[in-house]
Amino acid sequence: MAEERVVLMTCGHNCGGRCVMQAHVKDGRLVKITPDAGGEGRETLKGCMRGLMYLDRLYHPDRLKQPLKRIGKRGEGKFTPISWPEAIAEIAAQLKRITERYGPEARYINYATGIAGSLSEREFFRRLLSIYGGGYLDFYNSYSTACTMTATPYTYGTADTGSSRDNWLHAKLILLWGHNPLETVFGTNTFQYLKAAKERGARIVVIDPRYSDTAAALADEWIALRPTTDNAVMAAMMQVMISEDLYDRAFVERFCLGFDETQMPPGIAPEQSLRGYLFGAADGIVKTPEWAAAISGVSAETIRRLAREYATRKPAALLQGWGPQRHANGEQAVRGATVLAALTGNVGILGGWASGYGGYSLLKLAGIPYENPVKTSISVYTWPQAIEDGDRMTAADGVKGAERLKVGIKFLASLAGNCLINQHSDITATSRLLADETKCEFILVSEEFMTSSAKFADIVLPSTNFLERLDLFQPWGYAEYAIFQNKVVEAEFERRTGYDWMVELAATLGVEAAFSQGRSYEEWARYIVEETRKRENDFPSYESFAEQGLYCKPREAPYIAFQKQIEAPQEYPFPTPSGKIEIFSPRLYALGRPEDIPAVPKYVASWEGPDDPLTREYPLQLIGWHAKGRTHSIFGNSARLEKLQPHCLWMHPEDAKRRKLKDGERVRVFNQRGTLEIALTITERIMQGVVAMPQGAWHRPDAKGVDQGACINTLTKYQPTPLAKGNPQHTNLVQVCRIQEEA
Ligand SMILES: Nc1nc2c(c(=O)[nH]1)N[C@H]1C(S)=C(S)[C@@H](COP(=O)(O)OP(=O)(O)OC[C@H]3O[C@@H](n4cnc5c(=O)[nH]c(N)nc54)[C@H](O)[C@@H]3O)O[C@H]1N2
Ligand SMILES: Nc1nc2c(c(=O)[nH]1)N[C@H]1C(S)=C(S)[C@@H](COP(=O)(O)OP(=O)(O)OC[C@H]3O[C@@H](n4cnc5c(=O)[nH]c(N)nc54)[C@H](O)[C@@H]3O)O[C@H]1N2
Ligand SMILES: [Mo]
Repeated sequence: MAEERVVLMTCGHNCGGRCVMQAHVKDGRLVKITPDAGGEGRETLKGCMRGLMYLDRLYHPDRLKQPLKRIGKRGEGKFTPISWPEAIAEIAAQLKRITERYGPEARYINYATGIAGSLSEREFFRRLLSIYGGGYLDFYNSYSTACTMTATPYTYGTADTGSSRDNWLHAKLILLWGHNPLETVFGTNTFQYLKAAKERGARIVVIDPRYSDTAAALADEWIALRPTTDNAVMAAMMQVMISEDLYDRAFVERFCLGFDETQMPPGIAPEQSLRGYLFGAADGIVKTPEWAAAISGVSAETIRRLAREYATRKPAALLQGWGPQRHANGEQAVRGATVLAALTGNVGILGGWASGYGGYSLLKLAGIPYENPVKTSISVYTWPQAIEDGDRMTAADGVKGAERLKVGIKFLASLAGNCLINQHSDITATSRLLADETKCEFILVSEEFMTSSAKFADIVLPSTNFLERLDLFQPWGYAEYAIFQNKVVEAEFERRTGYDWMVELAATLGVEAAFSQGRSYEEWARYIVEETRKRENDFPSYESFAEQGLYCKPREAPYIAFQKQIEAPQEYPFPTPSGKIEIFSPRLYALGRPEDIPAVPKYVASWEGPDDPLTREYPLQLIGWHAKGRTHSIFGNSARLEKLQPHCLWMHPEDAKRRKLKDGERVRVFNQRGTLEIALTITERIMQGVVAMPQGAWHRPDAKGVDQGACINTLTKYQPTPLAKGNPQHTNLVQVCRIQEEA
């Protein structure tokens, strides 16, 4: 009998964790995956049920086996198999034609997070386009963090506001504000740290329209608010803290800018201060808990109590997830949370937390090197606009590095992503746009499956799975270790790793030597380790890293963001223009858009928020969430995971009663953008007036265009947020009805 071999592996996709597992291989086949067994001097890095399901994904019968060329209309999903040389010749010809005709800025590599390792197709393709034809139109932001990455630096001067998680063990109070790490993971073991903090006496409050799994497991209190109204609650909390003199006056005086009239930059009216806003200096409205209660649905008494508690139970950590910022005015929720942390003096101290973007890296792996000659970029979410509008897209639409685009996107590559359709907003509109071959002229997709995005490709390339190649990984949150994942099994059929076909493509284009520098795929892994070793003293050699599979960087004391700034402010000012924590941001003020980009954090009513007149037609707020059954659309075709975590819509009993809906029945969810059908779960785990469904289900329109797969992006709106130009995919109004009624 053949012997079983065990290989250390991780989850190679864009989950919030980077857990460790053991792959058991026999006769060249993966036969079993078991959790991390731990090791000396390190914490165990155990994964979840998704990780243990990679066996199903690796051997899924629907995996693509060979390159495909479109034969039907774009988006129709009709393809014919072709050989690799044919596929490469076609891609090379299109690249050449489009580059010669339109220039490098017509070439775009879409956001794609299917490969979480260092040796991703996206990075190699960026290198190739940097070398052949003069570069590509770049993007900034991510679908994950657009608003928080953009807004956090307006308060602190940097987005790096995260501390190490052992800080929580010193916190007396933890506010999980739109944060659900039991499902989103957010760094392997984050849930375990929170559990330990609770065991050491921290009170945990969850603020979320849903009673999330994290709330169910950890919360001493659940505060439900209407989506998009966080800033009303935050403003009222600040107003209480000031009225009752509970805020940290010494901290604010020493470290902040724009708190009140004594702290305003020269030439700016006193009513522009935070205090001015909270006490109605300009609009006559005092932002009391009663005012906020009417907007948010949280009782005034609860807001008062929460304000008193957060101001007096020190140290306290306000941890904001990224759900509250994936909204129409997502920037404000981030600014509000950072200012709350400052008002309570919880910045830079053990057991406190600065809020904002968060995360921190103790360790950073080097990357694939390239230098894109094109300096123009767009916000990641706005690529459809760059196809549609071309040179009419300007700085006002978020174009950076130039006043306007020279040309629209004509060559579009999606390499390990599903953001052309499934993960992007307003699927109906995007489908129409992509179907038009006169707009974007060529679409290249590399995939493992025929996803809704792949259906819009002109050429689809069948990729290896991450278990069929080696790669280097590190977590995206709380990065304290790195993983060397050796190849677990050999690739089958004609599946290939991106780099391998790109070398051939480079050869066809005449730039093979410059692109590969003579390196094989594995030699690029060696390059990354060697580059990393140049800046990380104790990082292991390639051989030893490959053998160990895991390198954990030791850390003695808890890391506290902004500790230097608080302990030695003269020497270490905050990296803002004023050197202070900017409660009032002169940079935002200078934009001259007080209505939607105020200089102090304000409640800005959202389109499709609870006050939108559109609620007459579509009375329910719909939010998505990142649920445990999938990693975005990955596992959307896993029957076993669907069984463990059935896709459904959460609705409050009162809302269901009014519509005479029964638990478990399939219902229709619709708005002006689309219609889908989904099973209903009636539950008090969601507040009245709000419905929710996990994001990432596969879009499956029937003959009438009704999405039977129930992908939330059938209903989401394409409208970039004011400042970040980010994705507001949790802001939606819908109606729900019984299926036969509306038909
Ligand atoms: N299982 C699983 N884990 C994942 C992923 C996955 O697909 N599946 N994806 C990973 C990735 S790439 C990312 S970026 C992260 C995403 O992490 P997040 O963006 O933090 O996750 P979400 O589930 O979108 O939102 C977190 C919580 O915010 C709540 N929420 C929504 N709207 C509001 C609001 O207006 N106010 C408040 N207070 N709360 C609100 C939601 O109900 C949810 O419980 O997750 C990562 N982890
Ligand atoms: N409505 C709504 N939409 C959202 C979100 C939301 O909260 N609500 N969240 C947003 C966020 S935070 C994110 S990060 C994005 C994620 O957007 P995407 O990165 O598009 O997400 P995935 O669905 O993970 O798509 C990854 C694809 O890569 C493929 N893949 C996996 N491994 C490989 C490989 O080795 N090679 C190749 N070639 N392909 C591979 C998978 O089959 C899968 O189709 O979605 C965003 N979209
Ligand atoms: Mo994300």
